Amino acid sequence: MSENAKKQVRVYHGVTKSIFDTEISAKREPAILRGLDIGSACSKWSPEYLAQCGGEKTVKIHVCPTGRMDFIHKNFVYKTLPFNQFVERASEDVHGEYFICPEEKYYLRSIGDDPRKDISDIAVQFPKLAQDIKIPKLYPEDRFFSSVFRISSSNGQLWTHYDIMDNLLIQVIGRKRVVLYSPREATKLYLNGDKSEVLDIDNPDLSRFPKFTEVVPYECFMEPGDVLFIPAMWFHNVISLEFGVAVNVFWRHLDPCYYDSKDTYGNKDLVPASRAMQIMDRAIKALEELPEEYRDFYARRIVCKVKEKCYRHDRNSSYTGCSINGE
Ligand SMILES: O=C(O)CCC(=O)C(=O)O
Repeated sequence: MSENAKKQVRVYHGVTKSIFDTEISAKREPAILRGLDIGSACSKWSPEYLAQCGGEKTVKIHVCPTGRMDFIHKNFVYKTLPFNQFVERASEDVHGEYFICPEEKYYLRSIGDDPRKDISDIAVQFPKLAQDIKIPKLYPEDRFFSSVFRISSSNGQLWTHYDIMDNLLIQVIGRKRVVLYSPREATKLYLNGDKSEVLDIDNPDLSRFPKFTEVVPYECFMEPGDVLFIPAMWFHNVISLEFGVAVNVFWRHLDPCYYDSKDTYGNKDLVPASRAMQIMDRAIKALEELPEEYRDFYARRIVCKVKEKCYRHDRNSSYTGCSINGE
């Protein structure tokens, strides 16, 4: 997987808001919060109960012939099903009725009723089920952004990606393995937008992804009732070891002015960041006008300047000064 030893995500018991603020959120590292009161969902949400209380509301789902979903090369299709039928199929291993093949896998990431305007909020889209779950009060209420159903077939694997908001992932049914990587590993994860190209994180193709061996993975196994704190920008890869039901809650932990007001999904880069990316694209276009020798020289100078001005220069940083070679 990696030449560096795996780190275990730290587990905290009896977390209060004050402990969360001072000892957990402030550290900006993932943490498992165990033993929080998340309501009666863990004892109630059998597939039959979910189907009955969730009803026939249509949901858009990912259907994939294998467990490992690949967003970049799209090895899955989007389909719609009534929620109750979806739950029934996601909870069984082999299907009588199917779209692609009898062993196909299902994954739901719930969205708003009109995804162009509405955020995902289970209290709005699934009011009956929402009554069974208590969202831990660890953030001010006005920082709530969305609550999202994550329902997966056994062995479903969600690609490595980052989100721009703080996240409390509440595991309700089933065990799940989550592998996380620090935002500082971004240059070794072969990113395509917010997603990593490395799908098989346990046996990566090192001829394509040689730097992946240098990343330090953080790993945890979530049990029903666990809440995983995923700080904004921490990459995460999720494997549902069993039929899994979770609700994740995104929080705007920064001042609202940073967030794109048209982002109903919660994954658009912060406004100044996307402006910087656009400017960088323009800078690259301008460099492309130069003869190669000059382009290379100015590209290295720009990289140096960005590192010098924008990297965090503390003792945990891998930044070791900038030579003209830019390495
Ligand atoms: O639990 C899952 O299936 C995925 C969770 C996730 O990606 C998230 O909460 O952002």
